[in-house]
Amino acid sequence: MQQQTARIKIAVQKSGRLTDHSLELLSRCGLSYSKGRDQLICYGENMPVDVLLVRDDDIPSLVQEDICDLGIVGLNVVEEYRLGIGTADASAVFRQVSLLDFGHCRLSFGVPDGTSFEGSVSLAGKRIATSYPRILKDYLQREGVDATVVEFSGAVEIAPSLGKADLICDLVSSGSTLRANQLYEAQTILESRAALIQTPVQVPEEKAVWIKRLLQRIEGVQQVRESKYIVLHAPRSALDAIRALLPGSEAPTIMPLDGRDDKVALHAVCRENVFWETLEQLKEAGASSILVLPVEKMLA
Ligand code: PRT
Ligand code: ZN
Repeated sequence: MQQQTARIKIAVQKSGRLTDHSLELLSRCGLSYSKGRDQLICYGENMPVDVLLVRDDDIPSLVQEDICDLGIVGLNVVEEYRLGIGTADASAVFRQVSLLDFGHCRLSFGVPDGTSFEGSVSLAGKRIATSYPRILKDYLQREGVDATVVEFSGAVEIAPSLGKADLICDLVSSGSTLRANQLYEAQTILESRAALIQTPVQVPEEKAVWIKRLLQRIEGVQQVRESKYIVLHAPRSALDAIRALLPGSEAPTIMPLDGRDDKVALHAVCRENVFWETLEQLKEAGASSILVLPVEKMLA
């Protein structure tokens, strides 16, 4: 029973756009799990971490009410929830919000093709369909615009053709859904991506240790995705020029080369992707034997 209370619960979307990315992130943090019979809980086998599979809209309240210690959810859902609570400060609702590198989208106005849009003036007196009424109302209030918000729980993009709204305010990623419904993206009011949120409630020490470890690993996984390990030979005289070309790298390691006083080996971790153009520039600056290797794990 003692062991039971010390387990960390992390809420993840059950079935949707964030599900695979969220579970893959946890797997890359070293978590292996078995699914419960009800398919709603994944029990961590090698860490005291269990994953609750729920609708994304339920994740903010599960975390805020300390039923789950952590949650992975879109910033759009976090913001809609936060505005419902009526607290201006996100940290008062969730202990920590860190951004993840998936689930990118934006909440934008979608306007029927052939209709002009000139910012807030074009919204005045209009009916706007959305699934994010609080974010939209907050935006309209800040802009001082008087418009009618029409709530839709899904398929917002068909509202104008049904005659239920003049324009929409919906999530967009590729934009193809807007185009398929003869709408165009006129203006973005919120940039969103998946975020990790943590309960505002103080957790017991034995849990805190594992939460800290998990957060560190999540950060490590995120950094590793773009990071590369670069190895090259360089004339000593060209070192400054070569260093300046390495994308997102901190102090590289410089090592002597056997029997060569004029040349050194340079090893560096680049926290950004290394493209062919960079390799060509490094070569032009005098580098040779250039290797770019993927980074498997990283702990800052
Ligand atoms: O069942 P549950 O409530 O858990 O899921 P859901 O249906 O509410 O959410 P889901 O799975 O659709 O999305 C989960 C999260 O993914 C969202 O809250 C966003 O944070 C993020 N996300 C990223 C998106 C999109 N991209 C996206 N494109 N959520 C929705 N869309 C919609 C968009 O509204 C449009 O209708 O996908 C459609 C296609 O978009 P285009 O522009 O690529 O055509
Ligand atoms: Zn949802």
